[in-house]
Amino acid sequence: MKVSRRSFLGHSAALGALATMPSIAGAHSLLTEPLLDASSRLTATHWGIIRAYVEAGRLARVVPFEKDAFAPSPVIQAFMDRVYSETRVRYPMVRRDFLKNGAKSDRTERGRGDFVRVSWDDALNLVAAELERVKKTHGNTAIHSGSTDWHSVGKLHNSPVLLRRMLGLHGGFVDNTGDFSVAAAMVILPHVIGGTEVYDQQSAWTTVLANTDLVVLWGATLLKNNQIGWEPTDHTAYEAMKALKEKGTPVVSIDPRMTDTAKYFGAEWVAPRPNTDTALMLALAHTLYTEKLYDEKFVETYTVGFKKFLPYLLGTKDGQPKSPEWAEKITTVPADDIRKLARRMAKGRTMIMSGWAIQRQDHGEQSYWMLVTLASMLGQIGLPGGGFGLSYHYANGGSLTARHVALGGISAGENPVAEHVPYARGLSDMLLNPGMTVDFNGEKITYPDIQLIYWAGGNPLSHQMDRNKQIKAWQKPETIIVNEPYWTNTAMFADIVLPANTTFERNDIVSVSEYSGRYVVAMPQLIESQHESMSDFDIFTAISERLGFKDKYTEGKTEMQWVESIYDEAVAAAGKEGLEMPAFNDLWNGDGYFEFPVPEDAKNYVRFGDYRKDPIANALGTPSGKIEIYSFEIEKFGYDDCPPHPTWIEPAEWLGSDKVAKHPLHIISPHPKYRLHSQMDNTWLREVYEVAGREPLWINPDDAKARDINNGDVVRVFNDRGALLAGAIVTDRIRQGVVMLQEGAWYDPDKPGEAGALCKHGNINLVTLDKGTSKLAQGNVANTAIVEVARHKTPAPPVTAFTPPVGA
Ligand SMILES: Nc1nc2c(c(=O)[nH]1)N[C@H]1C(S)=C(S)[C@@H](COP(=O)(O)OP(=O)(O)OC[C@H]3O[C@@H](n4cnc5c(=O)[nH]c(N)nc54)[C@H](O)[C@@H]3O)O[C@H]1N2
Ligand SMILES: Nc1nc2c(c(=O)[nH]1)N[C@H]1C(S)=C(S)[C@@H](COP(=O)(O)OP(=O)(O)OC[C@H]3O[C@@H](n4cnc5c(=O)[nH]c(N)nc54)[C@H](O)[C@@H]3O)O[C@H]1N2
Ligand SMILES: [Mo]
Repeated sequence: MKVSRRSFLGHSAALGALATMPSIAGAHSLLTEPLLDASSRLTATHWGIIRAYVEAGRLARVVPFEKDAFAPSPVIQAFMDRVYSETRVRYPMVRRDFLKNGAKSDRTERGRGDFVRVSWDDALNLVAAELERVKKTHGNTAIHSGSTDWHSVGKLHNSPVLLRRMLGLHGGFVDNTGDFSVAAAMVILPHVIGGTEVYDQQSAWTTVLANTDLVVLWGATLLKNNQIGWEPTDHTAYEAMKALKEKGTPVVSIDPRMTDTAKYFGAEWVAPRPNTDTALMLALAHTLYTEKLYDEKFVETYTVGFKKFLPYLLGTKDGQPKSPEWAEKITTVPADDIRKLARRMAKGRTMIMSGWAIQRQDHGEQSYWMLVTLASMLGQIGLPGGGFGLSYHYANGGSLTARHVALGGISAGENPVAEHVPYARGLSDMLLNPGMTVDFNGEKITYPDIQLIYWAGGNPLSHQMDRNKQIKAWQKPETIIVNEPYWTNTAMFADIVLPANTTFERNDIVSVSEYSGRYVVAMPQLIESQHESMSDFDIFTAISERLGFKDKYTEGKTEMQWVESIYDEAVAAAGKEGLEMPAFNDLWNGDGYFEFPVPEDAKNYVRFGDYRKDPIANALGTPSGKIEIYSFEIEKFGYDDCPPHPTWIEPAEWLGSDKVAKHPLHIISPHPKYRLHSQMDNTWLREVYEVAGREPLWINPDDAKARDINNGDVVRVFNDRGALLAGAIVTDRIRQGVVMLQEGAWYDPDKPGEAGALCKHGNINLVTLDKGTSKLAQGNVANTAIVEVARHKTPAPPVTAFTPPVGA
């Protein structure tokens, strides 16, 4: 990815402003002198494989892996700054009142930053004692391991897995189901196409390049989001993107804002009101049907339930045809444009590439269900270059899959507790309402009474919707324990904070990438553990020792023995497949990576190609074995907010509702360009994108003018749930009525620990809505929120988000 002009300017400005910017302590790491005595090793991160240079024991520079030279992520340049950040947790620390009063502490003091340094021994004893106490007093169903979050890559130092392994051996814990990324998709899609789909390999880019006549990006930011992956990524999709642009394949981008990706492709921009995509898709389907452009044979052969959906589409049941005119009123996209787009999509080979934001919204199940229905009517699912793809924007979905064996890794083991909670519901609702029963995909879930939360890897006090509600919820449990390398929002709200080390400070191994499986990369320790930090593996081993099950936890293996055995298992599995891999020592002491071969036929991979060829032998995992446009299973659930076929249902908040009289702007929160959520915000990269020292808010010139807001102003973004300060970017790259604030800026309350405090720095989740998508998936609705924005007239308070607690 190229560094844009804007970022280049911001970058120079950062250097110029250095003297007045003491908070960016590591900015000088931009200017390392030529390294004459450095040694280098490969390692891997969410942003890809990198070569790291160490000089005099310090991480001095990183460069992209030689085979990732085409489109490495610029973010890697800030790793030095993060490792040596002022925000590192240096020692184990305990909240002062918790140290004094334990379970009877004043929990309203959480988040105020009043911590006391303790020894590792005291900290570990305290953690073990708390786990035992809560188990004895309240039972294992009072213990919650929230994190299924992003942590760092590596098959051993996988902090959420390591945490679960320890809590499982301790008798169990309440776990989450689903995640924040694709919660609605993962529940609705198995009903519709028999699998979760979003984390599956998509039709190879080569088939798109060769066959696609029209690419429709539906809220999909290929350039921005493909920088990273849950596993390290190889960035090969960027070569395909460049080829697509060079070929000149027409691209349409359906998104309330003009994205970098749309700009790169010179895409036509369709900008519906946020959260109205289902209505737009219905109108496209209506046109396909009424103009006889739909593929009757595909629908008949490969789907069920179309006839039961049709009366709704045509309005024979409710008197309202889902026509382009109907959709224009909802989406504001002109009816004629909708008709033209439908005709274009039907005319040639069309690939709909959707991002995930359209299911991270109220009734997010419907947009995906309708997307599959629309693609079914176009009849190109399973054909080269046609159909739909739900992860072209993520981890290089669509890259070529190697003939490979993926590394296994340490396992979470057994969890004797069966109780679980849909992830986003567990962060506030479960804590606030023990004993309450809610629906979830045909199940009834009763919220347990949680008294201990343990988090290792993840920043829920940044990522969860409705911060002020969450702060009250996080005052409920008796004990909160967090392992973290940095003083994040979540660490600030804990009772016990244990300093975790980083990728560069431990030995590990990993597969790259999750779709292509092309490499295995050794991740040797490069520098000493900073301050008193330890690896999560060592932390949980030490706790397990105090709880009496250390041998079960470690299986008698050291860190390096684990790394080696994880690799050796893969070598054995590969052997069975006739694939040869080097011996561990050769990998570790040699090049540090191994590359699997990519077979020629990977280039022809077409998702659902087998199903299309033989729908009986390759039946889908749905009850009918076919694509379900009507689901009898969902009908049986009888949910009022998730009918048995795709349906437009008004979101709780949107631009068409009466509520806009008070809060007239819809706010969306895409994932950040130069961060991974909150990760990397504590580096000089902030200087590249911040405005007036805050997270930037995109606002349309008309909306800005009406509020007397100019480019660069500090603005207040607010609704009845909360308020935050941001820096305005006035731009016609966002449609009127919509504002955009990336998720993940560090929360910076003006009154630490208090619900209702103003966030001085721009964390989006002060204003978002905490609600389930529906009774079916109970996913989060991050992109469903309305706000008002005003110029902040008094001098803006200084940002203190990156100042660690006193004494830390
Ligand atoms: N408004 C809004 N909110 C959103 C979203 C949105 O679109 N809009 N998106 C949602 C989505 S999809 C997601 S996935 C979530 C992401 O939410 P998170 O996954 O919670 O976000 P991160 O900021 O990546 O948090 C990872 C944390 O792990 C820590 N960490 C890294 N390595 C290690 C390690 O080795 N050990 C330990 N113990 N800790 C480590 C990092 O320092 C960091 O604090 O946010 C969600 N929130
Ligand atoms: N650089 C970077 N890449 C990332 C991440 C990151 O933090 N940083 N996070 C990773 C993770 S955890 C995830 S889950 C994925 C997320 O992947 P996505 O969920 O696909 O990504 P987003 O950036 O949230 O949203 C994509 C686009 O949807 C648009 N959008 C928002 N609301 C609507 C709407 O109502 N209708 C339409 N049509 N468009 C809408 C946004 O403007 C944005 O341009 O990205 C991954 N990749
Ligand atoms: Mo995500």
